[in-house]
Amino acid sequence: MKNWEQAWLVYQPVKDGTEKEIFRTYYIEEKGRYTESIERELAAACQSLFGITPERVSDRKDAGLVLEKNPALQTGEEGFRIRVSDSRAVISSAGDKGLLYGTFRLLLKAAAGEKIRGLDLLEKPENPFRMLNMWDNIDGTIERGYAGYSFLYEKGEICVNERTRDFARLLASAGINAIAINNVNVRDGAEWLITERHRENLKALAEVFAEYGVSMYLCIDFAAPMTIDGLSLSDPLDTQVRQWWKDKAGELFTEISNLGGFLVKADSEGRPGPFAYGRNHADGANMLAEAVAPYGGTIIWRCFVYNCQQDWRDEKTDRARAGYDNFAPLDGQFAENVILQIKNGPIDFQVREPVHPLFGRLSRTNQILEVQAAQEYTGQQIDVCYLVPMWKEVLDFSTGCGKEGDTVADIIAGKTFGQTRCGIAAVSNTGNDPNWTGHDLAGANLYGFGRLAWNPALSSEEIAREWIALQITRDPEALEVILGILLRSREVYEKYTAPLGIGFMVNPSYHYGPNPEGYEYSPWGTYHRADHLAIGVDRSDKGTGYSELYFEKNAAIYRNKETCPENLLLFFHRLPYTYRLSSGKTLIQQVYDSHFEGYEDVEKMAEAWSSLEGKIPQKIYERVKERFDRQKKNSREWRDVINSFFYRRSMIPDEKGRKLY
Ligand code: GCV
Repeated sequence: MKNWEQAWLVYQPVKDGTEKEIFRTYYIEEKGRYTESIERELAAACQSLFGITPERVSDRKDAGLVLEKNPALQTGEEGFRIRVSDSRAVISSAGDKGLLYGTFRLLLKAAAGEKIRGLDLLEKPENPFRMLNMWDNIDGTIERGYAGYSFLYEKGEICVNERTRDFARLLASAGINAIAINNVNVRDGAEWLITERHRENLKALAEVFAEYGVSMYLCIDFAAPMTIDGLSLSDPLDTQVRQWWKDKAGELFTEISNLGGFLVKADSEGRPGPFAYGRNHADGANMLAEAVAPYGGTIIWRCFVYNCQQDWRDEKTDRARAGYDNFAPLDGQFAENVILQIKNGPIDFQVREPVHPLFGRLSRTNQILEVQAAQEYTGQQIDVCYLVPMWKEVLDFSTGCGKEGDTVADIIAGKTFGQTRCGIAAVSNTGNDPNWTGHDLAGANLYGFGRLAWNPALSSEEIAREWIALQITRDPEALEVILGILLRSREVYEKYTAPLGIGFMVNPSYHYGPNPEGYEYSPWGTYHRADHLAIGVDRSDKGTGYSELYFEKNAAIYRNKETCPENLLLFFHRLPYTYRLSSGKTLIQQVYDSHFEGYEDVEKMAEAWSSLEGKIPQKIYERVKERFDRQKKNSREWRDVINSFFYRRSMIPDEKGRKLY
């Protein structure tokens, strides 16, 4: 008996489905790389959906479902075409992987209760890299994990079991095609993952992912030559170091056929990197790129590089600038098998940040957008926060870089500057909780990430509808209630946590719960500098100059407090509490109103959820209800702490006379 669930692959029985006739028999032209996975999926899905066991037939004309490779199709390796007539469905693709993705798409459509007869669909993924980053540690804990412990590691060992396969299925079914299997902070034994000690398990793990078209990446410790083999340095220009990495890459790539390459966090938050030797990040990344190049490997290098030892008294240094300042000057210097991975915003996955200014600036560098499905700063999978709307805002952002197709979505899809090694990565929100994501509704973020990575043009609503129908219910009324909750959840979370673009008012270290000055006098560079008159950081041309890192179209909007979007106002400007917003409200009143409203909205969402009792699976109902009880407490805490903080600083009462402390 499995002690985990199947998330959106639960394949809830279809009672009145006439579709099942199509699935009774299937024909696969020739055995391909993913045939076994496809057959396994068809068997499991059809059993669960329709109570039938599909039979493989050897004559095409006897089959209800036909899977065929067709090199003439313009689908590429991963795309597919699905055509369904009254009695037959044909999935075709130019590549093996397309057949796997096509099978999942057809099954999920049937599982979501969509009519599949008459379907004629041609799909190709927009982004070449659609990647998940696991922040799982080898001791079984997960950095920023909110869904239990790791299912990839236990007590220092890699685990490969039935759950691993179910995970790979989930990834492939959502269109995810790459995974970095360990925390970017490579420490406490994870440095040794690249040594022989873990080789057999690593090979077995890679093979499970390979069966589902997911290529495996390892996070490596930049100082590994020293840590593992006692070299005296890890200088990327040192011949011995370079040879060490070549040997290591040779060993790994020869033994693990499904290895994609390495993901590297260097010179960031205490991790070693090229700065120690006076080298830059191109030197570091290119050294590794050279080592993996003979095997077609890729180096993904993170741009999350900033000074986390800042003196809070220093008002000139602006952490928001760091990624740009470190990497923009290096554009064009990276090897062609290096990809820079850039967080969506310049600080760190806050509920509201502007888009990272590197997007649009790196015209000669491969790039991946990094988002965080793990809800580190967005409710820790206790509070509901559907993140797809936020990711879509980032993807839709027009950088103004002067090229046609200048949105982040265009850039990371390689359309703007013609790159092919590019795409999107998400920090995973999974763990070994039975439902994988702790909060059941957080499943929408994992599924939604994959869907959006495949097709950024899908709307947040379309994705949410699909996911609800698959994982929770196809009942139209219940579905609307859940949809309503998901679609407003991020806005609600923002209302009670992040006043006008001020982030980081959280408890230090674990990042849950309000603490307006938690990071104020710390070395982490995330200050709001509130005093009795004003709050915010002047990041305009008169301040730190951060606004000027954008192309003029956006710089002009941000540098001016009148045109700066209200939800980013205090990110870009330092303003008095009495400043009048375009609504005519004072800034302080807006803070009060939004926090009171945020809490009320949570109460309404919780009530809406209560109306679902008896209409959706009871265990999901109860688990989410328990989360809403905690979210209510949490949002009330935020409301009162933030409002009281502002009241005590400004001594300006609430116009509506509500209780402040
Ligand atoms: C993996 C933030 C998180 C860290 C994380 C880091 C990163 O600072 O709090 O836990 O480390 O981002 O993205 O590298």
